[in-house]
Amino acid sequence: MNLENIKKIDPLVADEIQKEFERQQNTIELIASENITSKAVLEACGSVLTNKYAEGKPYSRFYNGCEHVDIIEEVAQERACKLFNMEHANVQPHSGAQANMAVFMYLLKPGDKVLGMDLSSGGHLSHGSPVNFSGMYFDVKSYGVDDFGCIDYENVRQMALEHKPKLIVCGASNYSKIIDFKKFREIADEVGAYLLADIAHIAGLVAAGVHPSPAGYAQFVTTTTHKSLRGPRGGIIMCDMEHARGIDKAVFPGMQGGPLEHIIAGKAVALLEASKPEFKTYAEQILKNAKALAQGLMDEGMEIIGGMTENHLMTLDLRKTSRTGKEMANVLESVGITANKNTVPNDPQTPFVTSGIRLGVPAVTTRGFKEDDMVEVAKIIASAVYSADNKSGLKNLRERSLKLCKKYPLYKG
Ligand code: DSN
Repeated sequence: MNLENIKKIDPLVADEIQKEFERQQNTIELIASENITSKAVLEACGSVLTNKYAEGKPYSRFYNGCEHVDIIEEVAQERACKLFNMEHANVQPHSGAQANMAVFMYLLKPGDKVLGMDLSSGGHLSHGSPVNFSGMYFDVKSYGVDDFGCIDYENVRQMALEHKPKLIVCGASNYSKIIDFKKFREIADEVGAYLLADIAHIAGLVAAGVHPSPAGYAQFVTTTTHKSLRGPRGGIIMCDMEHARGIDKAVFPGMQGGPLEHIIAGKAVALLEASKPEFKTYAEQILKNAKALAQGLMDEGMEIIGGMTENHLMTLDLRKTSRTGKEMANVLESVGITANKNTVPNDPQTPFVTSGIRLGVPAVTTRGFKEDDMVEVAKIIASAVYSADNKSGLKNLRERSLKLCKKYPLYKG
């Protein structure tokens, strides 16, 4: 990593970047929404494009000098459409939440009805949480999951029939099963609602064809680019052509000013990478690794919400142990594994404490971890749960996790 110039001007920031690199290098990253982007994406994001203002759309800007960013943004749009089989893409949203916000802004008036997945059941803040714009300004009803952690589609249908939402949101931040976009569209059609599929978590799997696509079912598809898609931190909205103008206007001038053209360049590079055969192999390995981790944990006597995962993540259910999610997230960090506490269905603990730990494998799969390594990770996690109070036991687990990290260095070559 070249930090030569930062070191001269700002040693504090340079030092913390270096330490963060070392933290990532020496930690098993199981936060399901994180990944390790390529050097090519990092270069794009750290380029001179950060200097450029480019309000507007490619070839129709409010500033001059956009001939190069026009080409980059246009190619990013084209690559997103091709990869996800959608008619139009706006690659300017700074995040997934803002992508969702733009769809809400385009489709809805304050007070309109929305049906989305409950945050504590695995949905996202921007799908109607009362503490978020989506829940503050719209009349949101939330569906959850059953005791097995699965969406009950008949329950969603009944809620849609009862509340007649204008928009149904599907997609989740913590859901380990395949999402049935066809079923959601049938429900939406039955009540005359639009369907928004937020595929932020599974975008890489959808791009690689290892998870069904919402194309042809959802009129609006939003995603982040930094999770399983492995690009820079940001968002994208895709939609049918008839909504293109309205969505573009909702993003700018509706919600954002100047687009981050350096990040858009990173998105373009990541979208190209995701169209390659190697990326399909990567996505297939994500599924294999997630299954190996879930099976390994269950073999160690741990419980997983909904049993075997069908995608890149799972939630460890700690209710039958004496541990909470908060406690275990800290214990895992002490043994070199980063993961986040998460609520489980009908959680007896508060959302700040929780009874679950969400585990995801996109980042370790990027590093090169294979099924055997995931079994070792499962053993380390289970031992940490069983012996969280045993200091020397934890020290030994830290050594085991470090051994795995050394086997698969970041940004090698
Ligand atoms: N914070 C993200 C996650 O961890 O899933 C969602 O935006």
